[in-house]
Amino acid sequence: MKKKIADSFLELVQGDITQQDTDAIVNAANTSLLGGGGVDGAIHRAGGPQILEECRNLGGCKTGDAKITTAGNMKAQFVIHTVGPVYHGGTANEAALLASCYRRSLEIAVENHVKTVAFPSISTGVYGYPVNEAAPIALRTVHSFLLENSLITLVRFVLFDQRTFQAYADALNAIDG
Ligand code: AR6
Repeated sequence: MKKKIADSFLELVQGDITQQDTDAIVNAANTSLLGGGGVDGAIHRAGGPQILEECRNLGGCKTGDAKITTAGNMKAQFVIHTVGPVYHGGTANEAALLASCYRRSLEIAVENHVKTVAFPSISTGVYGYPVNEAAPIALRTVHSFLLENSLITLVRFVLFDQRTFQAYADALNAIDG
């Protein structure tokens, strides 16, 4: 599923983010940036120990912010590590923090001349964010960024399972028709 937004594309695929050939892939990390399970574990396994070496020098990352490393053995050139909010029911500023993850990741992409970016579904695994709430926030944030910035040519959401893919497909259809 692919949608043209100004001069860029927003695309949804079901798959594994570690296999993407975009300039950068985004990692759903934690504040330590020192690895974990889920997509974070998969990225460190696929990229090799170099990523963790670089992460050790970054001093962690705040929730809602993002930091960049190279991508080791993966096809992508960079990994942008962002830290999503843990879901506490929706009243702990989770929506703003989740939107900030996508915005900050794209700002850092632009600063590093990255033109194509792949995102996973941040916070909807271990961090418990309901995917039906997270998907519209993710897509609306990326959509507004692409309307205002022409340097990014492609944002691809790489959704791991069918249920997550469907939630994003429904949310994308609801954006502008
Ligand atoms: N490619 C794409 N998506 C994936 C992959 C993959 N290879 N593997 C899992 N997913 P999660 P969070 C999906 O838990 O909720 C880590 O321990 C997964 O199915 O990876 O932000 C960190 O260190 C789900 O849809 O991230 C943090 O401690 C989505 O990625 C914590 O988990 C996000 O699930 C972050 O939790």
